[in-house]
Amino acid sequence: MENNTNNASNLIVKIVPNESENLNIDSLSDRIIKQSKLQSFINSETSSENQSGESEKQKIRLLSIEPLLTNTANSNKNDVSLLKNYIAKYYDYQNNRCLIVKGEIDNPSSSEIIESNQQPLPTNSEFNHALTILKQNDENIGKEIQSGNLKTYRPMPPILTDENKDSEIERTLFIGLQPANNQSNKSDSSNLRHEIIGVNMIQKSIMRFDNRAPSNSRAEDSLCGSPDAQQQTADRGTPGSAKVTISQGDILLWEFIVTRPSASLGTNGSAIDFQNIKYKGKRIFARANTPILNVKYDNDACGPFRDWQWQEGMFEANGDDVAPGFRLCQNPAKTILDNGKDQGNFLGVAVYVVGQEVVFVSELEAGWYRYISQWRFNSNGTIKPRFGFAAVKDSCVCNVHHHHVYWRFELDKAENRSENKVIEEFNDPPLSNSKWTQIKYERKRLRNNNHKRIWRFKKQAPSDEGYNIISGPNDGVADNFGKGDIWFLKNRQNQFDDGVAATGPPYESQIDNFVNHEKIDKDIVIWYGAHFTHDVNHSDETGHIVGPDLVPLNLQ
Ligand SMILES: [Cu+2]
Repeated sequence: MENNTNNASNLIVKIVPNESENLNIDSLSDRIIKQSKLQSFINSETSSENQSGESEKQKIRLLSIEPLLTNTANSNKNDVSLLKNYIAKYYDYQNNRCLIVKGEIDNPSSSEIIESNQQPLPTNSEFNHALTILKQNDENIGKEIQSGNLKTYRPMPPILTDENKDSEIERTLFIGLQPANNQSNKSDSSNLRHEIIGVNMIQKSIMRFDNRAPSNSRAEDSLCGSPDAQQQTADRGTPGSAKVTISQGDILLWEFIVTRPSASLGTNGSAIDFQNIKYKGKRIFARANTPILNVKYDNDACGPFRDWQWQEGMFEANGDDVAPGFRLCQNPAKTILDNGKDQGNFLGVAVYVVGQEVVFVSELEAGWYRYISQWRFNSNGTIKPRFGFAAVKDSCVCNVHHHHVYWRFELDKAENRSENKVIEEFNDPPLSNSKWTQIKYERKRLRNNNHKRIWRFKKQAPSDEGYNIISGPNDGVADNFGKGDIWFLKNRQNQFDDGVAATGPPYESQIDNFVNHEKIDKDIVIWYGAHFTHDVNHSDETGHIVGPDLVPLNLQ
């Protein structure tokens, strides 16, 4: 943002597309679908109109196409990872299987195809197809939807998974139906009631439940949350990556690469993703993002659920589109936490300046949940990663539940052998002789306000450059389900996240599995957990945002 005034304290934000990561998904998917290997899996089938009358040439559907993190040969380099490989997931309805295609982006014929019974999350188009099947199977419901008496919504869980089932499941999407304008009270028509219905995509049949909802969900007359705007969301793999610089006068303060949630890496995405964060030329993080998110209800009233962090939903942002999925705004963008509205005009990451902070914000959807991924970069070097929690109308969130979010901070790698990183914990009153004690080996720790506990990472003396990690006032303390508040780990390949696909099981974060007490000195990953109790009947409006302050130490 080039400000009009000449005030030297103004922050100047420059954002340009990061072409090397902005995959052309359409042309890649065209090439994948045409390649002989994938065709051999599907060409035995006659191409015909499907039952819904939609002209589908193939009976397979692309569910996601994502770039894959390529392991760099030289792990001591801080080079930004190159995206050389992709993974594409198709659903083959004829054979009720997922076809997973892995290959090189520049060479689609190099691909390998894996048949799997995994159930990837639905796309917008698959959800709409399920809706068509539902309307055809139950004409009364179809009529009520058509006339606006019933509103459809994306429920949790979004799909049937094989938990509690002995036999193999057929791909089944869930669709929520709510009476518009609370008409359920005025009418005894069984059509106008809140219900979550399963749509079997293989048999093209519908599945109804005794309690009007699957066993780990709820469809009751009572509803909590903002009205659902039912707007389009971003499909997984929608490209968008940008290079950012933030300066003040002649001073370059911040430099990094940022990727929108829909294109973020990881089993379930990682919300707004940052690479190579530098402050005043000094590299702080090789990567920083939010790969794990889950929710647990008291007495398992619903769920638990493992969420996902790639499905961007719309929020209000007005400004210039400076890169795919990035909008630079003169005024603060407004998410559901700012205006209570699910409605918006933008999918992606909005960027704006408030005082001495540059704010990056995106709104995410997982079923009826609405999540806010926000990062604030201050001219003084402070970084504030934030996560916020809201929901649109449903029955589950009327019950007390606990959201758990886990950020991953991959520290800049020490570039030579003599330069170690030091992790320390502060306690006052101290736990041993001194208030600051070093954590030399992989460990998990909990917050403790009685000891004013904070942590820091820094280069060893004499530079002592680093950051204090100061917990936010709403970050809570982990319970059994939340597992932990902070983990200090040696960076290992295949530990980008815990590999648990939404919507579980398991549901709890599996970060503990990474703690094998290795020494941590050069290549370090910090996971930071925050835990928000959502009680719609008792919460004030201030507690919906969590996250630590990362405050610079000896960084000039
Ligand atoms: Cu909630």
